[in-house]
Amino acid sequence: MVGLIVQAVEKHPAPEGMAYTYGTAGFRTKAEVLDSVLTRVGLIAALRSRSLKGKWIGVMITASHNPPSDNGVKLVEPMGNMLQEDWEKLSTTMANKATPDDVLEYYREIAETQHINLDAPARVVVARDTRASGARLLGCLVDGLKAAGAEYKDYGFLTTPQLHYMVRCLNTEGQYDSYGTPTEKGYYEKFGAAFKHAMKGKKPSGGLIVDCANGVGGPKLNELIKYLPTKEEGGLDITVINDNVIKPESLNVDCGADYVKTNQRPPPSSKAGPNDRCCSLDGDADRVVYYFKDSSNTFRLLDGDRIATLVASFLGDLVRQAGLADKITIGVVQTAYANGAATKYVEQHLKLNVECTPTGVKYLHHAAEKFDVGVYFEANGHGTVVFSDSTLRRIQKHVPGSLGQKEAWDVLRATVELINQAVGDALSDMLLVELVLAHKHWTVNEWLATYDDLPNRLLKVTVSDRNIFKTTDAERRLVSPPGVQANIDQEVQKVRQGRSFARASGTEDAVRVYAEAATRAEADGLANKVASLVKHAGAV
Ligand code: NG1
Ligand code: ZN
Repeated sequence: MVGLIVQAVEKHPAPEGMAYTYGTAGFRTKAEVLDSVLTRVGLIAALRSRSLKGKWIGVMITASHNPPSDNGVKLVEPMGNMLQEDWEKLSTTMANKATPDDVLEYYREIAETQHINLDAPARVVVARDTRASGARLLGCLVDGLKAAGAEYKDYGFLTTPQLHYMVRCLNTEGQYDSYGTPTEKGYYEKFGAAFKHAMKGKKPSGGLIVDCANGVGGPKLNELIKYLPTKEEGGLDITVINDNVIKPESLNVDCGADYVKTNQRPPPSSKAGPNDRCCSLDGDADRVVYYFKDSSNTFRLLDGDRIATLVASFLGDLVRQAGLADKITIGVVQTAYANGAATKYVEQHLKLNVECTPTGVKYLHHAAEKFDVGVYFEANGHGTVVFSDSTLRRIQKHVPGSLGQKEAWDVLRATVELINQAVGDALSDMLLVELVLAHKHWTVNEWLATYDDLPNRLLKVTVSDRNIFKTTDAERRLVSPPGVQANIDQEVQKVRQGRSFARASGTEDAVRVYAEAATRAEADGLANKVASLVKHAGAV
């Protein structure tokens, strides 16, 4: 093994002057400087699996919504969760080891400090999105896996959530909590059947146009459609657009969830008419946002906050109608980027608990796990619903007291099956939204009418060192640089329904400023004021 590790690391030398960090989305940067990282990630994945006595660990090669020339890699824990935080640190240190000797020494050090038996089995599953650099990076990863003596399964192209699904299935195979069959067909069958069952013959109103960002979600959605009830059977009428994966340079270009959310407009390729229901996935299909143009041709976004409120209200109704209201509590988890109107709607109208966490899915997921049913979404469309084990058992064991209760209970059980509980999954989330709209007999206009978003603005400020911006209270208040928060507070006081915060981005070299207020002019004015406070504070 020693010789093999040295050989693999020699084959993929680290470029000089690079500093890699395992951030909220794993390692992500220009694809051309990632070879050495992938080989080292192969070693880390093998160690992580061995530390868990040979449980399957996932490795996904993707850079999500980033441009086609980027790529990235992230690790997946056995139940399909994001990598544990202390292993993020180990991964970062390993990625920055330059020479084969340094890598080998650190490999042994991890084994020692983590009490890992290097003779234990190591099992790793890998998949990638459709980027041109994916095949080469896969080769670099496999060299690391082989050198570490890991058994590996390559699923080829998958969406990120599909890979998470495979990992969870492989680790629960044959157990009481078996998540499903660890094949692509198994994934489509599970979610297709759950959707059909939960729909209970309800007819969706109108069709759905799905923009797949020219990413891996395109071919996977086209496959999933084969497992859904057909249009003739009263199923969904889906039109797939931007599913060109033959031209990887078109990935995320003028399309996809990030384009739509950032530019507040549909992809130029969309031929949707007024009130046509549309949604966009991101490049690896773990984010989805809905939108439409209203009768006066105004663009209307239905983002992650909207999906969370829609789903939470539906689950609340089902739990009540099934006679489970006093046994199951539902909570909604958001970040500071959630629109204030969404938070108010959940608390005051839906009367559910809301928790706010720092940005990053791992924080939201963790907070959601504390509720019986935890609905979590980032405003940008990344999220899912998690059900605790005891809640799942309570739902299963429930004896409905009437025919009405039984109806709701049936739909609730099928809805649980429809939700990818390992991770936010754009395809599963999309089916969930379609399910709720069909059950509520709602069009996009009725969904939009549930509350009015406060006008808001998100700005990016470049400073010389973003790390001096430190926050508290789920990133809503700055503790450093000193004095800046007091100035922000003063500006917030000057506008109606004002709220604003600044935090260092975890994925870009910038500080993000968010502001919302009663009117567009006040929100923009507040955002600009706070941005200049940040700029000034960052200039020292
Ligand atoms: P940063 O760059 O830390 O703000 C961004 C998104 C997050 C999340 C991560 C990727 C915003 C404001 N931030 O994080 O929600 O999606 O990228 O994991 O959208
Ligand atoms: Zn993504």
